[in-house]
Amino acid sequence: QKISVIGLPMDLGQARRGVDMGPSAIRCAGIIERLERLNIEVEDLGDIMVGRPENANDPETNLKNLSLVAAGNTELAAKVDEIIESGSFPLVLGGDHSIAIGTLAGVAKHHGNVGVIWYDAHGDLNTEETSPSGNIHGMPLAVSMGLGHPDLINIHGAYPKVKPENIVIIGARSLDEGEKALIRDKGIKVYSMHEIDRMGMARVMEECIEYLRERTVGVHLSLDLDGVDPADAPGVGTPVIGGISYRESHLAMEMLAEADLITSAEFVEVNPILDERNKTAIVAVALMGSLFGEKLL
Ligand code: DIR
Ligand code: MN
Ligand code: MN
Ligand code: MN
Repeated sequence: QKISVIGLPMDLGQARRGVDMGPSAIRCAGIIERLERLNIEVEDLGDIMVGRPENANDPETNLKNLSLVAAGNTELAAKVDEIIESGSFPLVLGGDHSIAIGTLAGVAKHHGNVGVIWYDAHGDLNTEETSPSGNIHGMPLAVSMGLGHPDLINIHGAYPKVKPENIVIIGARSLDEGEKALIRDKGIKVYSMHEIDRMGMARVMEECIEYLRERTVGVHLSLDLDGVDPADAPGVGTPVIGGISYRESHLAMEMLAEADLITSAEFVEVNPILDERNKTAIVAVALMGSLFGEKLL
């Protein structure tokens, strides 16, 4: 198996500058070497260029930087499509979580019944109507289900990329009212912090893996570093107390590696400006190591 690493240094899907340096911080934390040490063939495709916000000329919409976010994601979708076409595993580095729109659009072209693990403190299920912030990074999962602005939902194909019943959200602890309604309405599976506390991460992952294995072909892991507790991953724009520990996250990645289920992945929202000595990128790289089969012995 070959892994193709691609960065999208996008910070226009949310309000805190600096998350565009995420791909760089993750490379500095040694992702390429870490994967090579596992005897995996790795190619680094570098970063996609993102336009400057001054040049954004958005129409009347409360979606911030819509045209530039759409442009970056359009390019990412084509790249991810190309990577899978070539038989390689796409590993996408963010950037804010709006980039999942492009990743999933590229993935969906190859896996018509794709599953998604959304590892996040948030649901990212807002639409233009329900969003309290206008930030597109709070919308990518809704967009991927086909709900949202046409300039986003039609990227790389005018069809819904993911079915609601193929989604598992893990680590949720901050949901907006519209997101809660959508989760209930669509029957999206959620393991919130409550379930993780009660069941333990091992059982949560066992159930999640079994659930997705039964109904999907190909599973995408979309890991927002704010899903991890801010004590372990402080370098994120929207930290929420009471999150998944580093140990639990590490276990979750090891269980996914054992299950041999994941066919694409992205790690997003690493913001080195808000970080402590690149701690969050280092955590991200450790989790990627585990996801790709790293073991102690
Ligand atoms: C909030 C924050 N729900 C929003 N979302 C974040 O702006 O829609 N997602 N931070 O990761
Ligand atoms: Mn997110
Ligand atoms: Mn989040
Ligand atoms: Mn380990």
